[in-house]
Amino acid sequence: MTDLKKLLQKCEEVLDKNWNGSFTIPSATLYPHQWSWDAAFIAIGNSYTHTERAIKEIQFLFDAQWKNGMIPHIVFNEKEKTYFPAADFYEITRSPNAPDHIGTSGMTQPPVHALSCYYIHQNSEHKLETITFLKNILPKLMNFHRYLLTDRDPEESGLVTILHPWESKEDDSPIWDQPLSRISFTKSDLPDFKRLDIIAVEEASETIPSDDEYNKFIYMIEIMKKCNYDEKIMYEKMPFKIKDLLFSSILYMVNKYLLKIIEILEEAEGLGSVGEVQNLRLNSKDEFSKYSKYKIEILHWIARTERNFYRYFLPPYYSKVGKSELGLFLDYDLIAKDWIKTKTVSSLIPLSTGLLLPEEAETMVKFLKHAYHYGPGKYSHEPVLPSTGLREEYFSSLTYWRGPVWINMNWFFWLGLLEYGYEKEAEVIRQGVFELVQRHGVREYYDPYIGKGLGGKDFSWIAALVIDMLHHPNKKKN
Ligand code: 2M8
Repeated sequence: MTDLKKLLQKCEEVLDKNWNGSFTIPSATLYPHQWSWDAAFIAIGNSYTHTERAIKEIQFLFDAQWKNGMIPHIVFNEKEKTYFPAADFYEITRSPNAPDHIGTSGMTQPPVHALSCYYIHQNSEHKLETITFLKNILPKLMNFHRYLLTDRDPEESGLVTILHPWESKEDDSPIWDQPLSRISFTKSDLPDFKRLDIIAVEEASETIPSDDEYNKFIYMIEIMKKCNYDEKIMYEKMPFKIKDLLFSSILYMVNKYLLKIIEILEEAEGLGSVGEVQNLRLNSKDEFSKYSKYKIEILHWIARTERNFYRYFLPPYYSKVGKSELGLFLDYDLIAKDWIKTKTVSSLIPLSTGLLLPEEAETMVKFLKHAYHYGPGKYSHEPVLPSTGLREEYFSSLTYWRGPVWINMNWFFWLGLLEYGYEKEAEVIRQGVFELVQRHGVREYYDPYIGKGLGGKDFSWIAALVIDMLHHPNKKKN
């Protein structure tokens, strides 16, 4: 049985240890900079006890926003030299959109941030501070989502196109094997470089992406650079162009949190007469009209996604979700003009969007229990989800996103199960996460057979999401 108090304390210590005064590193040595979706998860973990720190985390990231609205997936700390590719490798000065005060990467990651900003407000007693924060961050959140639904969605599908596996966050997932197999280059196309992930983590040779994959990752950054990060030119030239299921699911979910933030700001006027926000003139008349314009824009985005989600992500030959082993949602390869028929944990993520019909959710949950050997005492060490099906030929229990357990994917599932009222199943996953982290440490990912911790140690987003799960009302049941 997990000692929840000890677990909470351990996770809070990890976030304290990794906080550097401006942002929280994911993990020392391996990831010494700020990563975008890590920062969003970390802000959720800090939202319960460190409002100030959570706000600073998001502000530091959004201060590095590109002029076209993009939030880069890495904001670099120039003093840190243990991570490759570093700021100078990306050469972002090639783009007029890049910030000129700080080094960043030239690609993006999913927009979890509006959900984090909502949690910062909801979990804080300092409403004056959090409402002022929401008021200032809202236009930047809108610019990021608008960038994703314009530059990265010229088809106006309401779904996001990614141009590099690192934008998917599941870098070496078997989903990308097929699209990557089409990419060829010569040695002269590659700059000289030395991988640092090999030395930064224990047993790296067995757990990190292969050299072949890594060379393709680097080659594709070279193409982005040659395009000077021009979105239109990259959209034509990139050899990797995927309508990404996980990315689009998160954007759809989080657009609804943008609406919640606007609701808070519109009601904030009411707060002007009570407590610490006495006589605060929060919103002028044109601010109210700006919020109404934002709301209309967001509702259009949501409607577009709802119109196209099944069209792009559920192949027509699967009449109903979960009807067959492969009746799952799949990423869509825009270059091959076909679905990528690989079964990974991403296929189950739409449960978290709330888009599924109840009977589809039911099928998904049933599928969930079998396809992943879900449940205590079966193949998987704890009742948590591995990143790919354990019986797939591309499954590997040690390699990064090709089989190991990632806590953030289980966190999304847990939210989806709760959304559809599967409290029992949600609690099994929640307890499974606690057991795994309690027994095997706060690690980047875990071996699904024996639970062994892998990758980076004292990993911030794992600590943050466990803190969130520990604060969930269900905890009273323990
Ligand atoms: C990993 O990101 C890759 C490293 O392969 C990178 O961008 O360098 C992914 O797991 C990604 O999802 C995560 O944001 C990052 C930091 O934790 O590490």
